[in-house]
Amino acid sequence: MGESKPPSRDQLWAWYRQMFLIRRFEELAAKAYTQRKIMGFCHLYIGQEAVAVGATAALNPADTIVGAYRIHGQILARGATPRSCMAELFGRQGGICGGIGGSMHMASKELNFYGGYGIVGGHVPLAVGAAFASKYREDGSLALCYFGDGAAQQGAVFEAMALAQLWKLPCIFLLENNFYAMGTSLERQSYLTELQKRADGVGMNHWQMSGFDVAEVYENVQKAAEHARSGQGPVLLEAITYRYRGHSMSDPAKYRKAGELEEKKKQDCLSLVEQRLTSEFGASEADFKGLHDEIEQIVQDAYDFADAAPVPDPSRLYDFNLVDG
Ligand SMILES: Cc1ncc(C[n+]2csc(CCOP(=O)(O)OP(=O)(O)O)c2C)c(N)n1
Ligand SMILES: [Mg+2]
Repeated sequence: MGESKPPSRDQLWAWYRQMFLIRRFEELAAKAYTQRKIMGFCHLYIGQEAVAVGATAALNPADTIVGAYRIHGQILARGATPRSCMAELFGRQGGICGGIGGSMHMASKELNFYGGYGIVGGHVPLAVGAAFASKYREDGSLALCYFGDGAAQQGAVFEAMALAQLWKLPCIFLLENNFYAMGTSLERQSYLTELQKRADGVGMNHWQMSGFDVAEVYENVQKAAEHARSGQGPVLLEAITYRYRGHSMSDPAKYRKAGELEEKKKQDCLSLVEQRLTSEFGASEADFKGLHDEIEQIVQDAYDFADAAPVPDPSRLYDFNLVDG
């Protein structure tokens, strides 16, 4: 594996822009939720932005990405438009799944992004299926699967990893360890808290990285991708991360230890890149303000678009049923 170069100014700005877009998109979604523009479940990605942005940047468009339900940031990082994502949240036409899926269901064939699974851990075997397809077709693509620390406790995940390793499938298991599964902290759900070591049980390569540092995520996913594509088999990559908000919009997150959130925010992914852009590349306050203003307009436009869009035609209600009638 070659030594990776430090990111350029343009690369850092592009990542910062995407992470800031996701942050503001999610904050506006939270507001829309309190305004009852968005109903039902809504799981925000705030705090974890560097994982999706760094990981996606290290992949090719032909690679498959599979996600669970904390998915808005992951599909935005893949290039979905803020309009299509916000309209999906609002349950409107123009949504990325026609407004029929909602927060937990955002998928796009064009983006090779198959997401939106509410069954914790249930999506991981599907990613292994996609990785099998990559190997079968010999097209050089791979599959990356995001899943959480809670999902890591599911039997299906272990089985999926075992098969992927046995068949040396081109798959990256990207475990986003944010230390909570709903209100249950990691040490209350798992004896083993260094979750990457789960891969030892199937003989799979594994390592850990900071999920706060977008450049570190990029570099590590690149290494994992190189490994997976070369036929050496899958990798379990554990990203240490944290979600700032509750599990979903209905969770006030009272289970955190006092001061924990403030401590984690010291490694905020946006602040880290701001510091780097400033110290290494002389970025000014005006530079940041210009970008922030631009993103503000983009997310407000997404909100306005979603708010003005019609609800899906009721005649489509049964379109996606397995059984007619
Ligand atoms: C099979 C199954 N069990 C339980 C639930 C309820 N549930 C929804 S999300 C969640 C926590 C999952 O946590 P994690 O995998 O760490 O993901 P995070 O929410 O932190 O992104 C649970 C237990 C579910 N949806 N599916
Ligand atoms: Mg979790």
